[in-house]
Amino acid sequence: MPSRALFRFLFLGGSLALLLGGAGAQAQHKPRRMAASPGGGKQACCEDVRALKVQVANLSSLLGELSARHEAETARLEGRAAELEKGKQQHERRLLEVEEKYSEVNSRLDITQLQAAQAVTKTSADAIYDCSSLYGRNYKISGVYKLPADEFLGTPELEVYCDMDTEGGGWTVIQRRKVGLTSFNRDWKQYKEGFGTIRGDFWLGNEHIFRLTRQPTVLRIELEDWQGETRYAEYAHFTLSNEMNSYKLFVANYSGNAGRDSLRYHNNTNFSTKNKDNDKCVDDCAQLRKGGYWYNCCTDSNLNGVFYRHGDHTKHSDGITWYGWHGSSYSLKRVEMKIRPQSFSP
Ligand SMILES: *[C@@H]1O[C@H](CO)[C@@H](O)[C@H](O)[C@H]1NC(C)=O
Ligand SMILES: *[C@@H]1O[C@H](CO)[C@@H](O)[C@H](O)[C@H]1NC(C)=O
Ligand SMILES: *[C@@H]1O[C@H](CO)[C@@H](O)[C@H](O)[C@H]1NC(C)=O
Ligand SMILES: *[C@@H]1O[C@H](CO)[C@@H](O)[C@H](O)[C@H]1NC(C)=O
Ligand SMILES: [Ca+2]
Repeated sequence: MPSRALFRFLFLGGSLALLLGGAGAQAQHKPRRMAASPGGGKQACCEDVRALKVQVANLSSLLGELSARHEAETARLEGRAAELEKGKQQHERRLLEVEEKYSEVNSRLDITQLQAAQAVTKTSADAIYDCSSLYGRNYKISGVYKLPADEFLGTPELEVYCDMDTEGGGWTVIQRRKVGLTSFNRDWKQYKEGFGTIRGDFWLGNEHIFRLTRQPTVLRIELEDWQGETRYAEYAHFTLSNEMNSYKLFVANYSGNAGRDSLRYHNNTNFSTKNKDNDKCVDDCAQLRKGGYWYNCCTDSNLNGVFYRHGDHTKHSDGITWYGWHGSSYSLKRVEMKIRPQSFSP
């Protein structure tokens, strides 16, 4: 807008210069004409000049007017730009404030939760076993907690994520897929010890899961597809064998709405990773399906498969699958596996 006004302004200036040049040329012509037809010529000449002068004055005033208008317009636009900039800065400041407040609340929550968990540890040596024991002691906010080391069992301190909201809470989360940046194509040792980040994608570790499932345990699997629909599969009975028995899976008594029970096919099978083929197949399922899992020959579900994003999620057979709901080549958007004792009551 301002550039177009400026262009018009310059164009007008150019016209004016041309006009003035024309006037000069005419003034040079006149005397010759005068010589050709003496009498009346001088008056015509002077009226011409006067008319030209009026035109020039007319045009300069127009020019002045335009330049003034242009300046006003520029000033108005500059004012508007400044206003917008101010608004934007205010908006950004507000956003920053909200962000700060949010992360402050979040970290304060973490600190109190951890302090609470540790305080409990000091007063009772044996009782903090998992998230359900924390729940039993009135820690009812979902989040990250530290389970104390157990000197008697020789087990280390363990950071866990407790789901204290779903179906009465008390759940210790053992697996999560939702961000998609952590590879689940890991070796035996990594699956044994656990990997990933407790707030994001992780596998808690077969050794920890084995230890946590020595008491009768319920397993709950929560699934979400790319349309935002959710399903769950629950097993009233879930156990892992120890490492000597290849962390063999035992599940029983399925309930839920995830279609066909797609873990049943993996019941009573050993755990396999890319460097340990314990499956019931000529193929090497862990390498084919790019995860660590209780591969049979090979899968009816592959919850530790490859995370594929929306659009790419139906093109592969090694994705995060649950055949009983979305078939063999639909990689889910989100999965959570969580456990709690059968004896738990909220
Ligand atoms: C310019 O000239 C026209 C006639 O040619 C006249 O009507 C108009 O008022 C003049 N404008 C100015 C600013 O002198
Ligand atoms: C499962 O593992 C156990 C012990 O590690 C082994 O004896 C058994 O043969 C394995 N089963 C299969 C099907 O590989
Ligand atoms: C898994 O196998 C056991 C027998 O070892 C059986 O009792 C149980 O019902 C099976 N689980 C499922 C979900 O079929
Ligand atoms: C499964 O449920 C049935 C009926 O409720 C029960 O009799 C059986 O003991 C359960 N099995 C397991 C392994 O929990
Ligand atoms: Ca094999």
